[in-house]
Amino acid sequence: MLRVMAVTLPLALLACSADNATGQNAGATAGETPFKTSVIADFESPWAMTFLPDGRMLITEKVGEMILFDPKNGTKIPVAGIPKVDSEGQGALMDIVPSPTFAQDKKVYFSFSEVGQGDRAGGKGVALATGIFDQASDGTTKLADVKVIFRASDYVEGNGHYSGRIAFSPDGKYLFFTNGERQKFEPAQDPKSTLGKVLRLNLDGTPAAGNPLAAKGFNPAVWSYGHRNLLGIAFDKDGRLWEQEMGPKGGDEVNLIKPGLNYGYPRVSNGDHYDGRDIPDHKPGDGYEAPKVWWNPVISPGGLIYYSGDLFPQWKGSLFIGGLSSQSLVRVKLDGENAEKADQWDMGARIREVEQGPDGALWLLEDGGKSQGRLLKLTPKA
Ligand SMILES: [Ca+2]
Ligand SMILES: [Ca+2]
Repeated sequence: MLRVMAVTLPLALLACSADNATGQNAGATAGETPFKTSVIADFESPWAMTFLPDGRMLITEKVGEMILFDPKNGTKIPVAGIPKVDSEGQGALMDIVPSPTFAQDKKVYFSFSEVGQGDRAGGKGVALATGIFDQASDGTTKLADVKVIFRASDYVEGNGHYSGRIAFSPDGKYLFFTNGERQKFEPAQDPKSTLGKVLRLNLDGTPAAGNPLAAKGFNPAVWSYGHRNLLGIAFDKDGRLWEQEMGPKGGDEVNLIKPGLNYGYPRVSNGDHYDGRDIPDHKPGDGYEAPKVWWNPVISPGGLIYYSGDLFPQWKGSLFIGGLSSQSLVRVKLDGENAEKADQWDMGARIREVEQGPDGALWLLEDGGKSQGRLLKLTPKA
């Protein structure tokens, strides 16, 4: 049975290393966390979560399992029907998001990394799939009618930078899907490749009509390009699309995604390659879209949400980011098209995923491996 317990997490402050070279403050917050942290459950190596309309949650595990979790009573039910996942390296069963039409058709969208078959043999890549959430009267649960509706191109060797995040446009007509550059650098600038791109697809996985670069010979799915490892996308209340990505050393970013723009990687970045090679910084007029916010030292951004809840009214309209290497929860304040660092709270664990609950609570998933993989719920202090 579930035990909900309040825990005191380390209140140690992150070093407030103002980085004047980049003109951006690290934005660390002095004092203890302004929220209460409750441990709700413990998973192995969770990757993503989402709330269903009835308040239950679907949670993905890196190794390739999906779990139906009920936060009211702590029940965990395995979801059958998940395709074979290749979880080596950064591979995983990745994102899970209900369809905009879930209330009618129980459809979910999910992403995962896989070993290529047929003409993709010899490579690996990220796939996007749908399934119908189906719970029998005895409680057993599966995804029925699972279909892969999109695969990245090309599949390549290696186990890194799959990305694989999913978001729906506010009108529910389009699906935005992120494809990382697979640690291969140049594909992010290759017009024919979907790697290092934000993609805009129809709900059936085909490229959306009117994508901004199709007429210029790009892969017809491409919405924006020049990205590295895109581990979060979210729409704000005005329909702007925000994206975060793990940049190179000293170059983690939050970007405002606009159609057809080139965000620069690997030609320009405010960070530099991990092997020490320089990458020219963003400069006005260089033809590349600069990030709205960047971090040096890096935070290693995992999940991203746009917060629209009422439980933390002072944070309404902010982005929340899970920090992996920074073991933190990061808040970015938005003002129209502008963004600035606001808070960075030490969570004492690698934070892989952030979600907003039905009542506006903030929910976090710790990463597995070096961290415990717990599900945390943040609520205001009394
Ligand atoms: Ca999520
Ligand atoms: Ca640079």
